[in-house]
Amino acid sequence: MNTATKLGAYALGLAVVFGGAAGIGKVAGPVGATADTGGHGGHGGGEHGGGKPGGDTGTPVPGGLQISQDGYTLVPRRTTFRPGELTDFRFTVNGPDGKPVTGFTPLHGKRLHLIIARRDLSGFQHLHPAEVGGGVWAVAVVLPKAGTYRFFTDVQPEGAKQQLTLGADIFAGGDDRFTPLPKPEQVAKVDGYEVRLAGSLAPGRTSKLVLSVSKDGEPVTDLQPYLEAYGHLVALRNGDLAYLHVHPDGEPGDGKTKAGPDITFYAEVPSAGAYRLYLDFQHGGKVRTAEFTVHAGSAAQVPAPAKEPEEGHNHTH
Ligand SMILES: [Cu+2]
Repeated sequence: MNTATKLGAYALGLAVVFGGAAGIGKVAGPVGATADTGGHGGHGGGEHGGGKPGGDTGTPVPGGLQISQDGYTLVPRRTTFRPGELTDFRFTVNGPDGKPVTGFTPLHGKRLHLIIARRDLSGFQHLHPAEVGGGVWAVAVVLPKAGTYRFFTDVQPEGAKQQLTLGADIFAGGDDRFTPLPKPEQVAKVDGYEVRLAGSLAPGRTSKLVLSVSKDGEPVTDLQPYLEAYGHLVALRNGDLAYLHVHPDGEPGDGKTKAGPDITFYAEVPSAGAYRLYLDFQHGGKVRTAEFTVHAGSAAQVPAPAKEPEEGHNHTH
């Protein structure tokens, strides 16, 4: 009933991954704490590595902004594409020893997830490359339009402290006119499906988002699990493509999570601003992506999740 209470109650058990670094205050030195040279030498280093969980020194860096983190580096074999051409894209994730990592802990049934978005947040793709030996990953990719793209890998190398989202820029030459970010809309249409978004994003707080899938005006109640969930939500921040991978509340087969039409997510975004949300869901044996623009920090943009329709209940507790 009371949304605020509910959010509070859920906030503890959250599995929201903002680059997997939540609560670990590292790397992100406060911008104000400058003085690179001279003066107080020797700080910095001590702050790294320790990574006190829950430490509140500095803001954790969102995922996807770094090509290298904790000694692990995303190494693309190519950084240029020709737009519209099917291209064999190969890459490695190199470990602290400089060699390609071969041991990965699966995340949602896959050892590596590759997410692609054009820098203007268009052209989203979620792919699963195959390991072709020696830690080399390969996947056939088409970058449909010219422009700069961000390639993200979601991985948990064996031995790494945490899940990592490493990101690199990849370039497709030619006419790179950008696509303006679409306006916020409650409803996204994809391939005959309609997905309705309820909820809003509040910076620095856990927010509930409910995505409801329908087809031909009928609620879809037989969503199929895709990578161990009824939906996967990626959020990218407009401006720098900070990466947020959110998972739904409940899992297929847990005895309480329904196969639609509603998929509920709990997400926390680190700042106000515009985000593009990409929902992957599976129905009829096919995975589709519904996309939304959401402004965090202005609740007026998207209505709150449906509670009681009547406005008359002003109970005090
Ligand atoms: Cu994936």
